[in-house]
Amino acid sequence: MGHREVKISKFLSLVLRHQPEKIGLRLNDAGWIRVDDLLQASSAHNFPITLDELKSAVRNNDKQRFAFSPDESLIRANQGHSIIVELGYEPLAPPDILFHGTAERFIASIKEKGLIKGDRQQVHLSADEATASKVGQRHGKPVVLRVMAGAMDQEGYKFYQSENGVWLTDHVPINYLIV
Ligand code: HQG
Repeated sequence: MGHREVKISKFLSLVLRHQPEKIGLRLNDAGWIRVDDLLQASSAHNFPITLDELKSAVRNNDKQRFAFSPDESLIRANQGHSIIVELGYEPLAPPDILFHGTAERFIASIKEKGLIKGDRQQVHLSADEATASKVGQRHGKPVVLRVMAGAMDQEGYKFYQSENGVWLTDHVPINYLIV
């Protein structure tokens, strides 16, 4: 991801996950907005992007955070929203173990409440430990927790996998966490 693509990705995360109203837009129920509207609103709000730049920022995104509709007229974030959206992912059986990266300073609270979604729509889990560790580093000294996802699945908890491979679930109670 080039410098410009990173800048565009951060802008898209803000608009498509958290605050579309900042540039006068609203997401539909499934999180989509019209590409034309996005380009127009971005330029009206001091962040002009060309269609080519948008396409390359989406295509080259390190985590494939965004997706176009098949005809490329709409765009949305694949996960990570704080606003309420219905992404339409179907429940899927997870691997036996999933990983969650967090920071040391959250461990005491996690031991009390389990993993909670906080400001996001769901708890984010990874299939591999290295990714989880990177996610944890964003918050401080990283700690990687193991989630007994297979056991949760068998006991009726729902798991979803986003378009870009992130595992999502509503809550991980402490008894399914290996801290
Ligand atoms: C922690 C990035 C206290 C949780 C990543 C995390 C991910 C608790 C923080 C995606 C807690 C929330 C999401 C509890 C959980 N008490 N703290 N009971 N339960 N926490 O940023 O998972 O680059 O909202 O461990 O790659 O760090 O944005 O979630 O440390 O996929 O595309 O509360 O964001 O992707 O932090 O990251 P976040 P996250 P993007």
